[in-house]
Amino acid sequence: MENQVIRDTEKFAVEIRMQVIRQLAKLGFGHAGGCLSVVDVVASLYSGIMDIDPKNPRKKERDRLVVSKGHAGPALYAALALKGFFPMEWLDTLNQGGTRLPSHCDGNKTPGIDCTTGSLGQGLSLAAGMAYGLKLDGIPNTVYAVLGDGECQEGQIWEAALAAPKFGLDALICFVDYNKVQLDGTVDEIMPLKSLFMKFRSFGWHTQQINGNDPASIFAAVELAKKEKGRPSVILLDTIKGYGCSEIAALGCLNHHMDMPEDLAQRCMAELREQMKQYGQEERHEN
Ligand SMILES: Cc1ncc(C[n+]2csc(CCOP(=O)(O)OP(=O)(O)O)c2C)c(N)n1
Repeated sequence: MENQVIRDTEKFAVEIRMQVIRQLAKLGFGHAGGCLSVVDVVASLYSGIMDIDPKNPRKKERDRLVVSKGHAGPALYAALALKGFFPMEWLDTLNQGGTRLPSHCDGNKTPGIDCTTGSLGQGLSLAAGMAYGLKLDGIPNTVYAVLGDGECQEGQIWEAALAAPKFGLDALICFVDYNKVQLDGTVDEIMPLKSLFMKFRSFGWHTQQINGNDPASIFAAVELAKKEKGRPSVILLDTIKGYGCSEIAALGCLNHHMDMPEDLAQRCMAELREQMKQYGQEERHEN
């Protein structure tokens, strides 16, 4: 992938993080850690990996994204707004009465959201069903899914993990946001997953594990996954919960759902503005 595309994606990721902080600060609280950890994969998907059209978000011949960890909605909303799916002002309405941006993804409310999620464990089945549907219709698009690692403790994930290779769903590419933390502790403390890599591989998936906070690695892994024929792919994203905002990341297991007071938001924005400087100009969408 061209260096410029990677650089633009890294910059886009910083912009998304700014808009995540903006949304949570307006509301006063939210899922900061798990939104920030998936930003780099979301930024990469919306920087050319996904075949989508902001002017026609329901086009039949399009790639689809199922963010099964639906509490990461604000990361997705930021990307969608920045890409022109809906006005930036909507970001100030997160999770308020009458909003089109509920805290968790809702495919009936928000332009560009392909699937309603929030009840963990269901997204891989939904994405597999979509990939099977596209296959039956002869539509050569890709379905992407993003799971949480804590979410992988749900049994339904493994039913889908068994079924997707059986049906040869090579149009299905699944990411796991492998940040090693869930709601109130580490995954190892609550219910160890042991080797996710070996599990998926033994179920018949093309399996990769990469630095999930690095767009260059994400682009390269998706390129490899798309070459794989006859079986689905999974990409385990080694990430840090809260990545990009050091104060939030330092909270570790306490950053799952947290208060976002104005002073913390300002310190996060200052840190993100510093990161933005290496890309040569200020962000486009300052609040
Ligand atoms: C079926 C179900 N059980 C419980 C919850 C509450 N819940 C929301 S997020 C979360 C933790 C998820 O952890 P993980 O999948 O690792 O997400 P991340 O840490 O990446 O945010 C839980 C238990 C839920 N949304 N759905």
